[in-house]
Amino acid sequence: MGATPAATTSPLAEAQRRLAQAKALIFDIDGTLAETEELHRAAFNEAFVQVGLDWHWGRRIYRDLLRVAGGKERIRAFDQLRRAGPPISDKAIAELHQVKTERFAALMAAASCPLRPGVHALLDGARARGQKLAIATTTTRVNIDALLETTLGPGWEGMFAAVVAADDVTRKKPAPDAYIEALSQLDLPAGACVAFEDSGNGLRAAMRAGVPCIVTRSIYFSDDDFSGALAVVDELSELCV
Ligand code: XBP
Ligand code: MG
Repeated sequence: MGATPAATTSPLAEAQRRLAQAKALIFDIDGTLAETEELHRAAFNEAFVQVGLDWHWGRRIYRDLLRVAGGKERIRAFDQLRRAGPPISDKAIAELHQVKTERFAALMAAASCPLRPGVHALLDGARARGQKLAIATTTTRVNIDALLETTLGPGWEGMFAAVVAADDVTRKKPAPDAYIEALSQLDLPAGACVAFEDSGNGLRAAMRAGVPCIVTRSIYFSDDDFSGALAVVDELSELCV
């Protein structure tokens, strides 16, 4: 009689098991909860026009620029690529980024970006199981408001035990800082949580903090390296437990 083959668990089943048992779920915003990056790109382009810069970011260049987390850092990276004229100052970057942030809020109010499939069910399921919810993002804090106020309602902040945004930490993703700060606010060890990300940078940030991470593929990062993810899904609806 041959040996009985060892039972194997698929990455999706293992991710569902970890998800059901977690004490807290930690979410990235851009690309994970909603496909916001086209609105960010439009906001950057409107800001360039508003301040009189002849810059325009098409989809191809934006795909490359997205490897740099954070809007201010992305503006600097683009400026360095151009190598024409003197470098843009920190003050000019901050002013330009402020205009971009205002344009993003206006576009979000006008276009109302929906949450991705499965997100509402995931949040509702987590609350029903008594799991805490948290946000760890490298986007500007008011951008979180712009998205979640329209999709979850004005009381959205009460749903989350921790909200960590770009300016709350020194280093942006792929550094683990946003996750370390979220864990500290949650008062939970990394292994008791599950993170949700859409990019290689986000996955690395979660992993460097020791948080197991499920990846949902998004428009701009679908070809990233997701080695080490608990599971990679096209939509979070695939996970509903
Ligand atoms: C999000 C970002 C952000 C947004 C723009 O990364 O990198 O920079 O693209 O927002 P993640 P700001 O989803 O990994 O958190 O312009 O406010 O930075
Ligand atoms: Mg993201």
